[in-house]
Amino acid sequence: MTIATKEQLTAFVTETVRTTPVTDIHTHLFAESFGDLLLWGVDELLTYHYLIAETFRFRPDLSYDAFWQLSKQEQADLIWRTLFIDHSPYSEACRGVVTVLNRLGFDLAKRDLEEYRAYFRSVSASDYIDRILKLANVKTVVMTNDPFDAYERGKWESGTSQDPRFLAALRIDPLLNLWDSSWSKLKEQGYEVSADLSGGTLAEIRRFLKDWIARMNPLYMAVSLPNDFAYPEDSARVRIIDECIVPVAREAGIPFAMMIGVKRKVNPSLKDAGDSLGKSDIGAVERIVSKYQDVKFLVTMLSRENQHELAVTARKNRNLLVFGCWWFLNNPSLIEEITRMRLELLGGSVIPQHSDCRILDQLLYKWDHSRAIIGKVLCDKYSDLFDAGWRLEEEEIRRDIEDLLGGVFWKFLGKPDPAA
Ligand code: REL
Ligand code: ZN
Repeated sequence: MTIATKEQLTAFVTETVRTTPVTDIHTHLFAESFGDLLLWGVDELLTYHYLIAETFRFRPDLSYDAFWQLSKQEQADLIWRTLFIDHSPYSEACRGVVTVLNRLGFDLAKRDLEEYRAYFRSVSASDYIDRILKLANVKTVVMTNDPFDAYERGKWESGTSQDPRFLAALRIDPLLNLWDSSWSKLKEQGYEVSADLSGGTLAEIRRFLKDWIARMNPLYMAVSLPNDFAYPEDSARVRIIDECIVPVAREAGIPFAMMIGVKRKVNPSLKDAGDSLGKSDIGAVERIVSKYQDVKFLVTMLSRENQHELAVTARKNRNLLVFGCWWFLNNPSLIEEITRMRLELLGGSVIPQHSDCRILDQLLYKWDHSRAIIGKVLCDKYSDLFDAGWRLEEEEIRRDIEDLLGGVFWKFLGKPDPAA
């Protein structure tokens, strides 16, 4: 049906963004078969590292050690009191908890943490996964799978049962960022490698990658890179990229995802909450993607300052797909600004968002909040087109939105969407 008025246009776009199922291309969630690697429930929600960082800002009296010695439930109590009772929870991470509790149907007037906990004790992981995926309208979740993590490796080696809603991504941070210590972990796994990359080391790293690709069937290989990531460069990282990651990605036909701009552990006392960001050199991205035009790159960058040049770089390189508003960018004002700019420069050839959820329940808020902004930006874009005289069919709008929320990703991979 042709859209005849702007009111109709806005209503249709908003509703379609709200109801179109999502492929969430980067999360830290796990399928049920990974056991306690899958985090869920109110105590996990409250002890999300974003909230830990925010709590310390209000508690100069609290020592880091004292906090880390508390049980998870005690930490959650303290965070709840500090961020939700003693102050109003309007930071994005706090508002997220409110959205989740509200979407689960809890009475927010009572602010009774014990009542929320009682529900989580009564529900099974399996039922809860079903409930959250349905409520969040997320059809597929891409995990972050780390073969350097002994605990997770054990799960893979003992043969995890397959849940088609949870797909793998092979994460290789230690290989590229900590070669000085990770080479010995490869050795322990039976690969004949040496610290100086001599002899058959590079071939053995390729064998390691191929073995894990065979085991996990990942949609892509991924790494987070520091803000001072340089390419080319005389370093173990760049040699491993050039001689292992790139050829293996090419051969396996899967993209290499680079998440660039993180400064790890600027405050180690905060543990996971202690990472920060820095502006990166877009030239490094430009050089690597244009050197390997037959390899696909998924790229997200962490600093706001890199966003415009990243979008322009994508215009020049069709093997580069920009994705998500990562981590410190996952805030309404920045998502709106970045999404608007990307759609203006790239049309629909972008993945506007991923959730980065660490806790299953967060799917509810990360996607609710992002959908509202993506919907708002799209309404403006279609409305501008309407003013320019273009008349849209509902079917065309539906197609565009399905692409933004997953189709673009699957087409870039060259694979059919298994949930379609
Ligand atoms: O994948 C990553 O490297 C990051 O997204 C995470 O390390 C980070 O802690 C995450 O929670 C951010 O949202
Ligand atoms: Zn992440």
